[in-house]
Amino acid sequence: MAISFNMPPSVAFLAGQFTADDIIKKTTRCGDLSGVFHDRAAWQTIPPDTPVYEVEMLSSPQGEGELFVGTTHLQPGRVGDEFYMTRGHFHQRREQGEVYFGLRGSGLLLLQNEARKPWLEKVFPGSVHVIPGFTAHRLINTGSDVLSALAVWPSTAGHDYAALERGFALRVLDREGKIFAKEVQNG
Ligand code: PAN
Ligand code: ZN
Repeated sequence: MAISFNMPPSVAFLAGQFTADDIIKKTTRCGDLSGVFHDRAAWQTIPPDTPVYEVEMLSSPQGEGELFVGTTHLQPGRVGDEFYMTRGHFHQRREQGEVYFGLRGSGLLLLQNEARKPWLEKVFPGSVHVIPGFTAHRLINTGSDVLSALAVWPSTAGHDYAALERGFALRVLDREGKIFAKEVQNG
């Protein structure tokens, strides 16, 4: 039998870009993030078509035991005094975790359990983040370059955004050039 040496997809670790036959891309723009940033007036001054983050994903089989692989590229920027961030979510299948790997840029991973207890991990090239089940997660770009992070998660996890309608219990703000994390009651 002739054994072939198959070429798998690849990722350029410094930039997080995939090379593969089939890549799915989704851009989230400022206008899509209504209610996410605390300063609504500042959010309204930004053109709604301004890209905030792009997710590129390998096209993978879906089903129990299958895995998704995707990179998030989060632009640097702020809405008022708040750094650009992803919407953030729990997984619909709450018990399912995820692993993030920092590839470029610098930022924070905001995590929060179901009792609204938040914590932060620094994201940098080479950082590894094991996100447990039952834990909401959001990337925040506190640097001046694009923040890229590679993620691997179960294809059956699903995204539950509605459970965070009150927002996360921490906001990460730029206070005169310093990164400041502020605890909040209601998003
Ligand atoms: C990531 C996120 C990605 C975008 O792939 O989906 O960073 O963030 P939002 O989904 O919160 O907009 C992931 O955590 N997948 O499960
Ligand atoms: Zn996730």
